[in-house]
Amino acid sequence: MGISPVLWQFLTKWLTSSALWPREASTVAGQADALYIFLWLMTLVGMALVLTLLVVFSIKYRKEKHPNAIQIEGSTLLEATWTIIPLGIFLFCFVWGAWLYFRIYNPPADSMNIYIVGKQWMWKAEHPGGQHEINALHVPMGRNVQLTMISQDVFHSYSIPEFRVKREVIPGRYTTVWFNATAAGTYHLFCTQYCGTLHSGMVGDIVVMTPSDYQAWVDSSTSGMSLAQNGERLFASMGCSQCHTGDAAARGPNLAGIHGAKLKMDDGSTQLVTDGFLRDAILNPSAHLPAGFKPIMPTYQGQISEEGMIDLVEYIKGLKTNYRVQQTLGTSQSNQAAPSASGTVIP
Ligand code: HEC
Ligand SMILES: [Cu+2]
Repeated sequence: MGISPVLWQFLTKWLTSSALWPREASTVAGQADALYIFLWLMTLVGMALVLTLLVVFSIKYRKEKHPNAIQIEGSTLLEATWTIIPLGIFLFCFVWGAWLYFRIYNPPADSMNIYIVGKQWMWKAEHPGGQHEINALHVPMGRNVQLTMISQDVFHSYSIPEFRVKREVIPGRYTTVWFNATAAGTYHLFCTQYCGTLHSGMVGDIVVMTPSDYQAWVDSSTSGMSLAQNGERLFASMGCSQCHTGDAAARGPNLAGIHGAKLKMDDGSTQLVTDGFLRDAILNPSAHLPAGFKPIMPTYQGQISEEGMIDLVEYIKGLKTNYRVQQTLGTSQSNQAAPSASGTVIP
């Protein structure tokens, strides 16, 4: 009924090719749009109601019909009705919005993780396999992809309109967002937080590929070293391995298996070890004192770039057993002899 298919096609085509209604290219896009359309319809209904009553009352109570003003007392029933019905609608929107918010900002456990570093004025992406890209992000279609993001300078915001996904990228703290892209293609990436002179140039391409194309891209773009392998190198060269040897007698705690575990702290509290916790513990060790250790770890504030921090975090995340640390110890010794032979051992 109503709109003809041709007109409808024209309309949706015009809308999706304009900035008004970008394509829906992720699993949450349709859900975000549904909420948005609902809010929009509610607004229209409210507006229509108010305008209609305005016109009807102006005619019904015009001067010729009612030359003398009369006092009309209020009606409790009427007032209760127009309070309770909108309240119900607003609460409904709140619950719907909160549900969607938690869905969009809590990455599923099976997500693959990619790191994003924002800086004036570019987006750097770091894949676990060591692939780096600037102002671009290659992702596979149909997989849950989590972005762990941080800024190297000021506030930025990572926004992919076609995925209906956007998250602040701030200095000093990891933030995350996730999506599952539903259609191969190239989509816009924007910085949506004014971040200085060239803010408008802080844009890029999100390239969604079929899983096999993505695999081919991963294989062809590898730099030879994974993030964890870079981290292993840093761990040795920055002297971390001198204290974190993995022995019970070592000066620093054993880092194997701590990511995702609950750590007993010196003040009696317990802390979940996340990417963010690891980063903070390296930059500000005295504020993250585990039970049974003395605050002897030096701070590395200002000595490690955000990319270096990501490498270290990936390395520590991947430490499932002491075996790897022992390898690193071996690496740090052979490093001194021949830096080029920093053998990267894959367990
Ligand atoms: C002088 C010895 C020493 C060095 C060098 C050192 N650490 Fe530590 N580290 C410690 C001690 C002791 C603790 C526990 C007390 C604290 O947090 O201050 C610790 C805690 C940590 C923690 C928190 C985990 C936990 O169980 O509390 C991480 C992560 C960590 N170190 C990583 C590193 C990294 C990465 C480096 C190198 C960039 C490094 N450490 C260098 C001694 C050291
Ligand atoms: Cu920016």
